[in-house]
Amino acid sequence: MGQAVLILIKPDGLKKSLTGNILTRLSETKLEIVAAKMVRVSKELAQEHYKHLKDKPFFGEIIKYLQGDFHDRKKVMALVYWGNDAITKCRELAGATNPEEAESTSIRGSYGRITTSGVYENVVHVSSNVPEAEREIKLWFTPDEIIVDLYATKDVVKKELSCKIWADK
Ligand code: IDP
Ligand code: MG
Repeated sequence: MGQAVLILIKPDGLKKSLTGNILTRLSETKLEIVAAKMVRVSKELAQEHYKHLKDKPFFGEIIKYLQGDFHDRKKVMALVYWGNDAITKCRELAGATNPEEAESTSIRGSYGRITTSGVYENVVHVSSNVPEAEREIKLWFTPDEIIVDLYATKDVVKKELSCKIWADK
């Protein structure tokens, strides 16, 4: 059955110019990319994303890490991959959370590191299971940003919504 999974190329992956390598590795899965964008991560978004880890001693550090504070790259690349066993396939390619324990051929094993202050800089985020993937995809993307219908949507009329448009349009 088709599954969706959220992938984030974290600020260390962008700083190390690994976007191409990571996307090439992920293309081995033959999964389909159904959404992609660059995101400037707010503290609120990072805290919501990692809320299940809020009691961990490293919580503050991973919030700063995801926001790009350690890499002067205040952005991440967010993608949704879709297809058979998407979560297992992508997590296998990513490798273990601790880059020192990750298979040396995996993305994290190849490019990750542990900082002197103990943060696992492991280049990518991959959702762990189906409910987590749904929660995360709904957190990072709106329905209009995904080119297939993954989850139920509803139509609402938004009044007096202010947004930016191109100045010459
Ligand atoms: P995952 O990214 O493999 O799903 P999680 O347990 O969800 O792992 O942890 C989220 C992120 O927090 C990890 O990707 C890693 O960057 C960081 N992290 C997790 N455990 C530790 C730890 O024990 N020390 C330092 N950083 C950690
Ligand atoms: Mg996780």
